[in-house]
Amino acid sequence: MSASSKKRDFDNMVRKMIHGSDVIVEVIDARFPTLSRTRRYENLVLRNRSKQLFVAMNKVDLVPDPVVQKWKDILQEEGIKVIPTSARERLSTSILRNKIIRAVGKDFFYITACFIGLPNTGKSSLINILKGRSSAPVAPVPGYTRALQVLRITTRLRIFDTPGVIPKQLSLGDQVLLGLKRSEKLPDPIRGAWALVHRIDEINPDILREKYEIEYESPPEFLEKFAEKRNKRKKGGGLDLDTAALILLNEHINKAKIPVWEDPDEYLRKRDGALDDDEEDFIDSDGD
Ligand SMILES: Nc1nc2c(ncn2[C@@H]2O[C@H](COP(=O)(O)OP(=O)(O)OP(=O)(O)O)[C@@H](O)[C@H]2O)c(=O)[nH]1
Ligand SMILES: [Mg+2]
Repeated sequence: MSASSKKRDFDNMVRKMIHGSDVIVEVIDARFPTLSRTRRYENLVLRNRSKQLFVAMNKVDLVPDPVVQKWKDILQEEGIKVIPTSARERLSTSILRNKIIRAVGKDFFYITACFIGLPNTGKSSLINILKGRSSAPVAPVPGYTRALQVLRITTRLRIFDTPGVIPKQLSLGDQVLLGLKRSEKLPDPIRGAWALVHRIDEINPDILREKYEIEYESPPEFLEKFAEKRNKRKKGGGLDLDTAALILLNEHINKAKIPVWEDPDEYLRKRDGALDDDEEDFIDSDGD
């Protein structure tokens, strides 16, 4: 099966699951609250008044508390019911379970919930904790859940685990930043690593310099210095950039070792700045 038809199949599966569920939990990555949201699926849920949408902002253990709080406020202000969670540290997982159960009126005995979201956000990990023992396979690699799984959590509640689906076109930079593909599955790791460095620089230009103590002007220069620092060399003595690129990608995608997250203040500045610009336009054209 080709990659695109598999993607279409997964997309159809997620749509069917949303259709058949009372509660939909979208799991996003707390480091990237805007980039990891899948608005197409959110809108599908929100269009249907009989369905409830919760957004689990997972992996909060990787982000400082004040940043998590700011993102929570922003999303709530935008009308999203958000629950910051950490499957790793078992934070707020029982709150999530109670919200799911209470979302459905007492008239309905059985509740069906489905967990959706991009690959690698922690859907299976969260469901495992709700279930109380390991049942949905989890892996430190994206794209691990391949098919639909249904899990009975309590007599009343069953949860569907879905494979992560990428519903939109994303740049290579966003794909590696969000860890949507296994590093060893990227066709060109060096390009992947450059794209990652470039994208992290856009979000926080200090972070790679601080973490790896490397000064650089461009992503290729960063990767060369990274290879030197880790002493990755080919047999002839030249730098082994392929191996260095895989190590860097692996540190971010599989190990989450790079402390990078979207800045909520920056988001607010852009959002409110855009509003101010619109107002100015309006005043200008009014004054004509
Ligand atoms: N730091 C941290 N890592 C987490 C958390 N939740 C999950 N992970 C890790 O993220 C990786 C992916 O977790 P999964 O539960 O397999 O994610 P998934 O959303 O089911 O992924 P797919 O099935 O590929 O769509 C694993 O390495 C988990 O250990 C969390 O709260 N904090
Ligand atoms: Mg999974």
